[in-house]
Amino acid sequence: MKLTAEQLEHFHKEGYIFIPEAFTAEEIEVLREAAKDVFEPEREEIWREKSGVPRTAFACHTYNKACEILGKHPRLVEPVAQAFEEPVYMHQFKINAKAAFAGDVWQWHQDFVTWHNDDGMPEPRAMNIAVFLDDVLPINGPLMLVPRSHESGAIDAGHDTETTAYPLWTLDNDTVARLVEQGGIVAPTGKAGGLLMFHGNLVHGSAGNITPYPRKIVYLTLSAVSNAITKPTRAEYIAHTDFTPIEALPDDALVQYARSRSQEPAAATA
Ligand SMILES: O=C(O)CCC(=O)C(=O)O
Repeated sequence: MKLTAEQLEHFHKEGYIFIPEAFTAEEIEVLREAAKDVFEPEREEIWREKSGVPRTAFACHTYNKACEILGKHPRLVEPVAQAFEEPVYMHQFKINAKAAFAGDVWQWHQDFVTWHNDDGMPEPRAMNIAVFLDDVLPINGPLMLVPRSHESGAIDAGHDTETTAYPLWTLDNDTVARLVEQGGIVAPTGKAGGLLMFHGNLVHGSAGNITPYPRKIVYLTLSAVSNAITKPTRAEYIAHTDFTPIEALPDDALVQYARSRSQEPAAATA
């Protein structure tokens, strides 16, 4: 999928684009089933909130077929390669659960600062492209973005190892207030299937989810191949070191996979 000139212009100016219903209900169903399977077992790649409920499943594209297909999906891979004007590799793949009643906050931050400080990423030539697996509502902890904040470049941040179970380089309140005064805050919401792409220096965060509505979002962090990380300090399942350019699959890959599964004979019960 290629972005239009208007979408690219919006991305460069505002730092993000949101495309509602970019994935169909059939595609989302197979991804939601995958997320259920992924979050079921205890694995080291599944990080939990301080309360114990799952927060993030890293690298499930390495062991779950539907996630693997999503990791090569043209609607995700091509727009990022288009923005960077070169092929991309997978820096990180994760599903953030933001569980009903228990999903915790993500403090205000810029992703590139963590990728640079913790992984040795040279330039902000990587970004997240995300797919809503649940309906994202104004009330269940939507991702909040500060438009145009990417223009400030990488901003000094503090290493927050306390607030949540996941260490992150976060921004102080004065900095966020100044940037919000200039750009405001947007929180793209919509049905499962929405697609959100945002610049590695765009300031963003999300509040806790105290509603009965889970808010799962799957994020691919795709990096320009020329921007491979040089000093990874985090586990390989968080900051990948396979810099192979991703070859996009056909656009109907998820649908074909869903249909092939529905034709499989039911498992014998006797
Ligand atoms: O899923 C969320 O609410 C926030 C995720 C996020 O900010 C990140 O992964 O950098």
